Amino acid sequence: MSYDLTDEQRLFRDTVRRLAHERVEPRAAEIDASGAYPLDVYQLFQEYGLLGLAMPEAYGGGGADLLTLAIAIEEVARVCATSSLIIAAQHLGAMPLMLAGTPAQKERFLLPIASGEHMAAFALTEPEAGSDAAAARTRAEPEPGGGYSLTGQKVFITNGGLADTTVVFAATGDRTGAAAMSAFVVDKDMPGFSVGRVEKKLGIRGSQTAELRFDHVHLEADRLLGQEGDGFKIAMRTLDRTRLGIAAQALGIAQGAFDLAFAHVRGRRQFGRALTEFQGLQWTLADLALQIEASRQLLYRASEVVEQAGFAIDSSREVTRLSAMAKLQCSDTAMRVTTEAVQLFGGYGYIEDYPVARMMRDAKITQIYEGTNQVQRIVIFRNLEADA
Ligand code: COS
Repeated sequence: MSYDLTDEQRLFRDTVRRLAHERVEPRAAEIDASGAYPLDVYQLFQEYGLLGLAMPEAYGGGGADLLTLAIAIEEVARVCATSSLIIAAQHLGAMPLMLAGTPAQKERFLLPIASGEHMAAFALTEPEAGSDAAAARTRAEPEPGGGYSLTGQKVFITNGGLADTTVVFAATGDRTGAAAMSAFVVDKDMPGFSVGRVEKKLGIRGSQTAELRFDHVHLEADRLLGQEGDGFKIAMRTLDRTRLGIAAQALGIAQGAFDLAFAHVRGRRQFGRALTEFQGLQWTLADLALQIEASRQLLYRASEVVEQAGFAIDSSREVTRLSAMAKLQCSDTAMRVTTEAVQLFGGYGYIEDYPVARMMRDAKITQIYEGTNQVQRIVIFRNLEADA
């Protein structure tokens, strides 16, 4: 196994870097300031095939591997974290379908997601079920005429209220907890489905995060993914793969902030000397560069290992462990690097005229969503043993 980039991946990285620089970076400050969802960026990514990048070619996706997806997210996040989330969230919403959908379900639901015609979302979290995802109370009751009636509430849903297709996790049957959970595909315009509060956030402000409400939403039986009771495992296996996307987003934010801080320190003089001549600042920059490089190595290796594992029903311990490690390491690096970058900019770092303040705000969510970093430690600990 090698996690060196292939020539094709390098070329792809350079293409996405240029696209991000030319088309996304000029929009980044405005997206943050307005908090409006950047539909133009969604359409740009659709045009360039980034929305379905790592979805199967058979269903209109790009067929790329997880490392290539990580590179795309990283490159966009260097200039705009909100925009990078457009790609990551589309893959998050699609992943349960990729893992557990029948060919007919993939044809019907995944195909329009891969092309970008439909926006996707993943609805697991509830007010009383955040880190403890198995405590979800949303229920899908069987209906006499067949199918299910879905009732409950989800919160903090990325793309909530915008997504055409949402995978919703709900309890079915007599069991409780993880064993009860099932996964359903829900359409935006279904009677009984409504959008509640749209959150105002510290960062990633152009991404829409909303509460979703389900009041006896009728679902045909063919909207169930896998079997009843498979939902929790589908959710966990999804996160095993998509946490790499959040790691990539975090890494990109870190790299973007580092590049700006390094350029600033190089160009500024104080006390009659270039800032780069102060050893304290040299050491800070060296430490940050080290953290970024170490994070990238872990993410790229994790991406290779998770990719190689394919869509196996039970993730190996190594897959689960490495993806949690990559997410934890890259997000902590993002927070540290962006905080230091603000410091290296001094007063300029604290005003919104410079991107590093936004990057610091954006970085924080990467330590929280798709499982807090405390949850990542639980996951790492539980999967410390080597695979048999
Ligand atoms: N892949 C496949 N199956 C998995 C799995 C994985 N990565 N992780 C757990 N499972 C299985 C277990 O093997 C177990 O199956 P059996 O009952 O057949 O043995 C089942 O799922 C329940 O697992 P577990 O007992 O570990 O469940 P917990 O309730 O203890 O879950 C954590 C613990 C904290 C890991 C889980 O709730 C979690 O990841 N929470 C964070 C959720 C999250 O990321 N939310 C963000 C929302 S998306 S933005």
